[in-house]
Amino acid sequence: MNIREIKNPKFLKKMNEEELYRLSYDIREFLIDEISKTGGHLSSNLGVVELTIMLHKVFNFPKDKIIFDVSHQAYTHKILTGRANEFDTLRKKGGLSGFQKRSESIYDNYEAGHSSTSLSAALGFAIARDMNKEDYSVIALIGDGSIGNGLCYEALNQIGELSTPFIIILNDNNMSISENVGAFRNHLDKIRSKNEYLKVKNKTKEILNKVPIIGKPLSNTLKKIKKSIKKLYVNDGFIFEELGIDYYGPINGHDYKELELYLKMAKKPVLIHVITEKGKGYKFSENDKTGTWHGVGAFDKDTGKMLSTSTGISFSEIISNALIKFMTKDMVVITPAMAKGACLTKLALMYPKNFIDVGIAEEHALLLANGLSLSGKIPFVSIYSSFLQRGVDEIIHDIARMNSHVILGIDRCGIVGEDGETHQGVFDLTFLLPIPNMIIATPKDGVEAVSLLKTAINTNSPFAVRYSKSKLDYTPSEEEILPIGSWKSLTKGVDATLITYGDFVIESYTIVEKLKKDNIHIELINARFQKPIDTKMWDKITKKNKPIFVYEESMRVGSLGSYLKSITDSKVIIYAILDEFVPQGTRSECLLDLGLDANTIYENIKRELRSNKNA
Ligand SMILES: Cc1ncc(C[n+]2csc(CCOP(=O)(O)OP(=O)(O)O)c2C)c(N)n1
Repeated sequence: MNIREIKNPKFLKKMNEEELYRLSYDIREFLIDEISKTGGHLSSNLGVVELTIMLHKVFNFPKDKIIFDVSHQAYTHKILTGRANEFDTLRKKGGLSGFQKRSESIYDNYEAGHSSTSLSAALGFAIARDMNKEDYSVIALIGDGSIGNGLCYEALNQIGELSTPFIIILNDNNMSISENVGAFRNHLDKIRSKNEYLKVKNKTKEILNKVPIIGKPLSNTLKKIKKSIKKLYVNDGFIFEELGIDYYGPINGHDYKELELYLKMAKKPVLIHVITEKGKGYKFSENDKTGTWHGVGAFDKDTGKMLSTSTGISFSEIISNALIKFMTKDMVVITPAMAKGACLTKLALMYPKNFIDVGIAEEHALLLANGLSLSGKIPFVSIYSSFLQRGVDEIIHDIARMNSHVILGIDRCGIVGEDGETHQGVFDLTFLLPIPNMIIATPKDGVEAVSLLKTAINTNSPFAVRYSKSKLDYTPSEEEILPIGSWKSLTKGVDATLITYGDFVIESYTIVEKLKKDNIHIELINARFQKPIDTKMWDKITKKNKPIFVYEESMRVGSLGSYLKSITDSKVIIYAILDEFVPQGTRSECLLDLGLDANTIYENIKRELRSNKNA
C-alpha cells in the first residue's frame, strides 16, 4: 500500500486481518525509512503499529478522543490521519511535530512532550463529555515507564471512583527510554508472568478461535465473551482492580484479533494492559535494552550506523566524567529516567551504590535528594531543564527553604531544537532566580563546567549548575574551586559592557571582535554565576556610566538582565527571549528567528551605541 496516499483512517474499517498485517509491515518500512533520514523516536513508534491501527479501526476518531502520553509514539496515528506526506519535515523548522499537535490535525486532541499527563487530561475530556450529555469514547494511551510517575496516581485516585466510560491503554514494553525501573514495573512483571495469565491466554485463544471477530460490530456474542473473559481475571488483585478500575489483559499488542476483541469491550473505567515489543521490526532496535534506539538522529538503515555530523564532547559527558572523578562514598547521583541522555550509564556501572534511577519521577528525585542531603550525603540530581519545571515546589518548599546541599545538574538548558516547545530549556533561570539560598551558575566551556561542579560539591548550599546540549572542544585541565558569585572580565573596552554566560560567551567573542572593526570597544563579562552576582564587578560596570547589554538564552522576564536592570539606574538593554514559546528547528534557526544570533546582536549593539553617541 502506498502509505503516502492515506488521507484518513476510514479505509481501515473494511480491512481483513491479512490486509491489516500487510499494512503494519508497510508502515514499519515507512517509519524506518523516514526516521533514518530525519531522526526521531524510532523504537516507541515501531512498537505500537498494530495497536494504533486497531484503535483507529475500532473507534471513530476524531468523534472519539485519544490522548497519547508524551505522544512521542504517535507517528502511526499521524500516518493514518493523512500526514505521511509530511514525514520528510519531521522535527524540522516549520515541519511535522514529533508529538501530537492540535494545529496539525483535527485528530490531535491534546499536546504533550512531557510524560504522564494523559490520564488527567483525558479524564477532563470524559467529564466534559458527560456534562454535555454527549456520547463518545475517551482513551488515554500510556507507556509502562510513564505510568510510574506520580501524576498518574493522582488521576487513578479519581478515575477509580467514577463510573464514567474511560479507557486507559497501558502499552507495556517493559522499557522506559532504557530498561524500566521500580516496584510498579515489578508489579507489571508479576502480572505478565503469573501462571494464571497463561491459563487465561489459552482460554482467551479458545474463545477467539470460535468467533471471527475482525470487522464485526460489538454484538451480543461479544458481550457474552466479555463476561466469560472477565470471569477469568477475578481475584487477581492487581492494583487497578483494587483501585476500582476494570482490568483486562495482558494481551498481545501485535495480535489484531486480540486487540480488537478487547478494545471493543472497553466501557466503564477500564484499563487494557497491552504487551508490545519496543523497536519491533527493525533488527537493530529489537531487544535494545540501553535506549540507543529510543530517540535517534539520522542513521544508515542497512548498517544501523548513526550519521551524526556533530563533533566534540557534550557537557553531559564532561559532567558525568567529572562526577566519576570526584566520586566519594557519600555522593549520590540521581536521574529521573534519563541515564542514557545524561551520559550516566558508565557511572551507574562503576558506582551502582552511588547511583539511583528513580524512573520518570522528577519531583520524587528532588525530595529524595533533600532527604539524602539532610542525612549527610551529597546528592547530585541530573535533570533536564524542561523536566525540572515539574519540581519548582520541591526546590522552593524543601531544598532551598531548608538550605540543603543538593546539587542540580541542569542539562539541556537553552534552545534544544528538534523537540520544540515542550523541551526548550528556557524557563529554569526564571523560576530559580527568585528562590532564596539558591546558587546558580552556567559554565562557558568544559573546564569551567568541571570547576563549577567541584565548587558545588564543596559548597554547603543548594547549587544549580546549568549546561546546554552543545558539543564542545574540550581539553581537561586542573579544575579550581571558584569564588561564589565571581564573574570574569574577558575583554577590555570603554564604550559599553556586554554581560553574558554559557554558550553565548563564545558567540559574544565574535560580536566583540566585529565591533572592534567598527572602532567600538566593549568589555565582555562572563557572568558565570547568575546568582549571587559579582557585586564588586557590577559596581565597577555601573560606575562607567556606559550602556550595559545583557545577552541570554533564557526568557527575558525573570532573566539575569531583568534582575540587573531592577537594581541600577544605568541603561541596561536585555537581549533574551520575549513572551513566546520557541518552536522546533535547529538551534541556529531558532536563535535567528528569536533575533538572538550573534550577527543580529552585533547589529543591535552597533545601532544602539551609534544612536547613543548622536543623542
Ligand atoms: C516529565 C518527563 N520526563 C522525562 C521525559 C523523557 N522521556 C520521553 S519518553 C520517555 C520514556 C517513556 O517510556 P514509556 O512510557 O514506557 O514509553 P515507551 O517509549 O517505552 O513507549 C522518557 C523518560 C519526558 N518526556 N517527560
